[in-house]
Parts: sequence; structure tokens; C-alpha cells
Amino acid sequence: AGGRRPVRYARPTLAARAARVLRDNDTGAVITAAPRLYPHMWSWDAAFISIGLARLDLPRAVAELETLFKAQWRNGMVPHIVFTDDDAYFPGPDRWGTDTAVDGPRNVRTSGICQPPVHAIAVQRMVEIARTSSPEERADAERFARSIWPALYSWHRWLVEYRTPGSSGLIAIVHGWESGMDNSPRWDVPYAAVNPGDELPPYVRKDVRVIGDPSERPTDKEYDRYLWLIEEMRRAGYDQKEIVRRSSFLVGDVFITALFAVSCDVLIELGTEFGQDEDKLADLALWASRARDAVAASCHSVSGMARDRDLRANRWLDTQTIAGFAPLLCGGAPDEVQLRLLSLLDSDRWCGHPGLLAPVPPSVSPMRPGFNPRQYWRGPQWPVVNWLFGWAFERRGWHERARKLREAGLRLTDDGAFGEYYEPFSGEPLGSTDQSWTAAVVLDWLC
Ligand code: 9YW
Repeated sequence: AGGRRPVRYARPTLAARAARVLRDNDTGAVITAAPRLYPHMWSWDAAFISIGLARLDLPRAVAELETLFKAQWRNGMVPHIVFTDDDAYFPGPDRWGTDTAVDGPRNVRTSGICQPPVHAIAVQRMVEIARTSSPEERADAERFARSIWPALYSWHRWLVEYRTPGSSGLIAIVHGWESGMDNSPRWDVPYAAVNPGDELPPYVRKDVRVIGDPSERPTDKEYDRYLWLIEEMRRAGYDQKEIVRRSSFLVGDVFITALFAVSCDVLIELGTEFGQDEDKLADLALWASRARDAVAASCHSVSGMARDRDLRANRWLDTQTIAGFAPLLCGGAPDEVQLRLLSLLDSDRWCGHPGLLAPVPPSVSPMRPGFNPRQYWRGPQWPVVNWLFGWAFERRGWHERARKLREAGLRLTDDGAFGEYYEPFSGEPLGSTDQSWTAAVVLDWLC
């Protein structure tokens, strides 16, 4: 392979292609995360997809989030996958075995873990977009925001109630998949302590059949650990308290915590506008401030980078990845830390690296040992992550920075392949092509 970027599409054509990807990935019931590799609904993908769809078809965007929230567990958790009938993906619903979970949803099959809480952000963005459209769309979007608000609140409450163990204040994940950055080096140390038992039921991976080059995907050893954690949860009957008490993996995730803080702010804005309960707004304010403090407290004293915390081994995880810039998403770190992070982000270690096709932050710094430009969350650039930083920068009033990220994101994706992730030097699309969330963020950048 290597560096095939045959064309650069002009913006109107790129937008039309992105719209077609979302339409083609629509099964009628859900918009799958990707056509072959991921034939189901993923939680944070659905949020981004709704943002892109809001430009094309607001009712369809609303339906997408409604489908996700119909699968919300009775305790408030929004599951990371809502399964369709397609059996081309492993692990599917039988392997997860959530059907008998006490808190599971009825009438729909889901996985038993969650993903980053970006849904409030999506709802607010949908309202903003609808307001630039017709009065009817505006009214529909506002009605939707009002009706989904309580479900968003209970999702946030679940994260606080079940996932803030210990004193770090960070939101904890019990599986690397919950972070959305599956095989990031962030999780190497905590995963090293996960020992798949002899009782790990046998399995056959399906992802490597779709992706021709297995070296772009997590290894089999990594998969054993992923599957072992599922086995542990299954055995615990998906009892969250029990899982947090005992599972072999428990890590405070600084990126999720930052997204949670800013999503709470967004929920407060929506709730204030749409007349929600004062007590709930006060809860959200408290949660946001605790989360922000936790992110600030995680920052390394020299580099300024935010750190995850291994809550089993009680230690900070110093791996430098894109997640280290979490304080830029939510604010709250001291000014000098923020300035250090911004200049680091601009430096040749990150976006300013002279070899990059586009100045989009890679998942891992190209200067870091172990950086792999082709392997999933170990080096490639992910358009959605770029979108999140651009969105946050705009919100924080850093318009020029936001504009630059948008332009960089469009430069990376103007090949029209809508790659799942990109090789940062050649810009080669990797993983799946026609990935829905990539098409969605491109649409949002273009409009
Ligand atoms: C998997 C769907 C998902 C994303 C994750 C990404 C990948 C699925 O694809 O995980 O089986 O490994 O890491 O963030 O939601 O796009």
C-alpha cells in the first residue's frame, strides 16, 4: 500500500459523497458505524452521526439518538453497542450475554459496557443546526432536546453513581473499549495485569477478515484480554458495583472525564433553556466542577499533560497520547498549564510535525517511541477526535484555532474515502472506508 491519495475532492462534491455514505450505511433501523467492519450502532458514533445527519435530515438524526436511548439500561447506562441482526461482527450479543442482566434494556440486544458521553454535545449541536434551518425544524429539534434531556441526565448520573470510585474524581472505565480508544498505549500497563484465565471460552475474530492487514488492528493477545474482561463481567451478571469492585481492569480515564465535564455544562445550558428541574441542574454543576478538578489534578508537573490513573495499582499512567490534551477540552487547568499544552500541541511533537500531510493531532506523538503510523489508536489520526478539539476550541472562544483544525480535518479527508483512521504522513485512509462518523464530521465542517 502506501500513500495512495488519488484525488482531492472539491467541497461540494465531498459533501455530496459524505451524505451518500450516511445514506448507504442506513439499514432503515440504524446507521451502522461502517458498512462491513461495524454493522451495528455504536454509542459515540451515533452521537457524531446525528450531528452530520442534522444537516441532511433532522428527523433521521433524531431517530438515531432515540434508537440509542431506547437501548439505555434501566440503571442509566447507555450501552456501547446496540446490535442489529447482522452477525458479521465479533463479539456479538451472544458472547456479551447481557440478556439476563438485571439492569439491561428490554426488547433490544446490547453490549454491557459504555462509551464516551458525547451525546449532550450532539443534541445541542442538532438544535444549533436546526435553528439555521426552518422554524419547523427548529421547533422539532427543541422538542427533541426537551424530551431526551431526562435520559441524558440519568446517563450522566449513572457515570457518577457507578463510575467515580476512589478519590481521584476521574470517571473510571472497566474495559479499554469504553474509552473509545481501544488499543491506545494508554491502556498497556493496566492491560498487562489482565490475565486471561484458562476458562476463556474459545472465539474467532472477525475484524481481521475484513481488514486485509492485521497489523493495523489490535493483536490476538490484546483480544484475549478484551474478551477476558467481558467474561468477568458476564460472570458478575453485569452488576456494576461488583464489576467496579473486582474486575481486573479499572482505570480513571482523563479524556472521558473531560468530555463528561463539558457535556454536563452543555446539559445545564439545554436544561436551563428548556426548563428542567433546578435540583438536577445543580447536580450537573457539581459533577462538572468535580470532573474538571480531577482533570486538572491529573496534569503532570513538567509536561502539563493530563494522565489516566490505574485505580487497581494506584498509580498515574504517564503514556503521552492525544488524551493528555484533555484539559483543553474542558478548561479548569491553571493558565500556565494550558499554555504549555497549547504550545506542545502546536509543536513538532504533535500538529506541527513537519512530516504530517495535515496538521491534525495524531493519536500518539510521532516523536514517541512505540508510535506506529498505521496501527489504530497507536499513531494514526482520527477525524472525530479532531472534530472534538475543534468543537471545544470554538466553544472556548478560540476561533482561529478551531478554524485551523477544521481546515486540517478537511485536508486530511478530502480524498473522499472517509477512512476510519489515517496514516499521518501519507494521509492514506486505514481501517474501514465509508466510516459513518468520519462522513458526519466532514459534513459538519463543510456546512
Ligand atoms: C472495535 C465504531 C468503533 C468506535 C471505537 C473504535 C472502534 C470497535 O470502532 O471500536 O471493535 O474495536 O475504537 O471508538 O466507536 O466506529
